[in-house]
Amino acid sequence: MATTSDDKLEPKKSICPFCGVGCGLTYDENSGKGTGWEGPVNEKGELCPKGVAAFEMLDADDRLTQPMVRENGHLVTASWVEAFDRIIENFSEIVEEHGPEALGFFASSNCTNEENYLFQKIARKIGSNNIDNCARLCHASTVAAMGDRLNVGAMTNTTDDLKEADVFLVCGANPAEQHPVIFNSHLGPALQEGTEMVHVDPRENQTTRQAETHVPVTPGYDIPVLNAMAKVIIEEELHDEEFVAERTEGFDAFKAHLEDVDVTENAELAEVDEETIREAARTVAEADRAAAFTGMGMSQHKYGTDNVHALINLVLLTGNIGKAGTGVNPLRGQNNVQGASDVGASPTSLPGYQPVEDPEVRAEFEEAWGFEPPAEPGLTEVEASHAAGDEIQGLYVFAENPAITEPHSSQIREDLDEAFLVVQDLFMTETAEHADVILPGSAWAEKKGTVTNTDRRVMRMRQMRDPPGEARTDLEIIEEFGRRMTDLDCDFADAESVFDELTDVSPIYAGISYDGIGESDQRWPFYEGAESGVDILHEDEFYGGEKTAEFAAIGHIPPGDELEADELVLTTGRVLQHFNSGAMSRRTETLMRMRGDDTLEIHPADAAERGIEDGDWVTVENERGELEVEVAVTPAITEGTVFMTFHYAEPLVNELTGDYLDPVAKIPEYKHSAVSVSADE
Ligand SMILES: Nc1nc2c(c(=O)[nH]1)N[C@H]1C(S)=C(S)[C@@H](COP(=O)(O)OP(=O)(O)OC[C@H]3O[C@@H](n4cnc5c(=O)[nH]c(N)nc54)[C@H](O)[C@@H]3O)O[C@H]1N2
Ligand SMILES: Nc1nc2c(c(=O)[nH]1)N[C@H]1C(S)=C(S)[C@@H](COP(=O)(O)OP(=O)(O)OC[C@H]3O[C@@H](n4cnc5c(=O)[nH]c(N)nc54)[C@H](O)[C@@H]3O)O[C@H]1N2
Ligand code: SF4
Ligand SMILES: [Mo]
Repeated sequence: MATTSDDKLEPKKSICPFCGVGCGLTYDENSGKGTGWEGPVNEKGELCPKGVAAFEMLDADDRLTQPMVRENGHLVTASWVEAFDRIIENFSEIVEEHGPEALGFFASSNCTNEENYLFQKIARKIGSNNIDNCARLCHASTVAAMGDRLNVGAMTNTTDDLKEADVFLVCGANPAEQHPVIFNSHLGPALQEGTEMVHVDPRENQTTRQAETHVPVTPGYDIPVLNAMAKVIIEEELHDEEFVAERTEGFDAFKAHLEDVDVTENAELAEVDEETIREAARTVAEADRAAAFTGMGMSQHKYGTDNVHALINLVLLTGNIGKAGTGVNPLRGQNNVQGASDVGASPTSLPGYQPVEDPEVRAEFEEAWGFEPPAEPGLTEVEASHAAGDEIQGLYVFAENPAITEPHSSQIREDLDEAFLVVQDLFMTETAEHADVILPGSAWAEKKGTVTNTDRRVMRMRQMRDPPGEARTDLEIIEEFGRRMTDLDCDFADAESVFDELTDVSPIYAGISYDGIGESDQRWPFYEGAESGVDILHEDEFYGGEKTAEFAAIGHIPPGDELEADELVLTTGRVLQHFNSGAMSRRTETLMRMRGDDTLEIHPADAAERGIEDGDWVTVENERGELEVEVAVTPAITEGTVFMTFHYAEPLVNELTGDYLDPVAKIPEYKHSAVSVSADE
């Protein structure tokens, strides 16, 4: 690997750039690798392989070290002045001709609160609410359902109290591989001491290995399973009568709704054994404390919001909220996906989840910011991509890789070419290849700021070296953009002063400070004047002050793609050794050694029917695209379903996924596509 920075790494206590667990990570000068410090979550300094390898990406061969601009169709290096001139000239022309709403901004769940806060403020100063982040592709539906029912979309509990659960109900999440340190260090000891786990997942994976009950649901059929479980609980009078009476509303209507639910039929629909569903229901209902987890298998569906509603019903029915070892716990994705939305990188909300549509909220921001944010909610990420060349003329993509990660890739590639595209990244990514201007930013160890992890802890990242070559810190780049594009005051002394401004406008962060966090964390909601943040939400009343939460009548709606004869369901997801678009993990030799190319997991019966053997190459196709991939024949995947990751540019699974969007959360259906699989000649 080429060394692109002469700057020596100076070990400091920072946070891992990968997942939402938020492990404390620093540099070990002896091994030249990442090593854990005793952080708020990784209390013993433990890390997963990604954290250990996290320094390798810094000096990748194609690390961007100079700005680039497109000249006669080719990207050529340029000065910062030239790069910004191009952006300002084109963006200003677009605003003049089409209005500020013709600009779209993708903020970054991989970047700090300070960077995202300032980025959304500038977008709004220009006059656009078309600002979003990757939570849209991830837990948007969870946030929508939980926001609707519980008034807040974040984890209700903490990694510390979850060990008090008697049962873990894990739906569509694989924490053993996707949140390894939480799984091994926080859930693991409880599992060893007798906490039972029910795992609802079409695949047997590392998480399932520690589960007593596995419900191998067919992708897209969680509502039939969860409704059937609710029906069994009511039939067998296992629900928590006292909780239902005191803390819920709409029980009778919910019960009436379930009268039409037939457990046998639902089990057939989801293609799982009826008795397994009944057992799972009893296990959850009979537990003193059961904690529910929900992940991408639930959220990334055309009706992802409804999936989570069905899970919330079960939690209310069994009285499992508002105390240690219970709750609805979405394990969040990137190291700052929680924070990016907290600080307002959202088309519908300003910092602290304050709705843009509320005139009083806007008036408060006008007082604080000196301008009124636009009132109309903006476009979401996939909507904005598709509007390129039409409603959207200019796109600024800050640290995302949509050419790999948005659904229906062939369409997305066309979209990206339709807009004047600015990309601020670390590498020459598949998205950067489509850019008109590329801005070289700073990797995690080259910046300071805060990130907010999955259980609402705000923690500090510390800078260990300067960005290489002419690359600049992301905050400096965003400040410069703001200065050149608007008359906003973007001369912040440092990241801390941006954070201080954020705490002034966001009540849920109001009591948090750099000093207060120190080498530990502070958890939101942390209100002005309070002594600490709130750990367990909804204890005596629901967040926002309501005493009760309502049941919701949720019915099954089939997924977007209809299955033709001979077709299989393709579901997609992740593995331990890689991360999202692979932009970071594919540039990390150690991780590539641990898992090289992608494979298609297929059940032995489906393979035999198609004359396919383990290690063969197959073509996977549907009306949206096709790809070739090696197969791994395994009984671990449920019959009728195949699985691939989205970590690779080749094969690129999103060639096949559809852009059916959940009507409420606008999340795409990554977890269910109809495909045909055939052996290559
Ligand atoms: N190693 C690693 N860790 C990561 C990431 C990574 O890329 N690699 N990414 C981070 C990010 S951004 C996120 S959002 C989180 C996501 O973490 P998870 O939510 O655990 O994500 P996935 O692995 O996509 O999906 C979870 C499980 O859903 C199952 N599944 C598929 N379809 C269905 C369905 O219809 N119903 C049910 N019940 N299950 C289904 C899959 O088999 C898979 O095991 O992980 C974070 N952590
Ligand atoms: N088929 C399928 N598709 C999916 C999913 C799925 O389960 N299946 N999951 C979806 C989910 S949950 C998510 S979260 C998205 C993720 O989608 P993306 O956010 O597009 O994917 P990442 O790989 O996390 O992209 C991060 C980009 O930021 C750059 N970067 C990282 N750190 C920094 C930094 O500090 N500064 C700068 N300037 N750049 C940086 C990286 O090089 C990379 O290009 O993918 C979604 N797509
Ligand atoms: S569990 Fe997540 S935060 Fe911790 S080392 Fe692994 S990737 Fe990093
Ligand atoms: Mo995610």
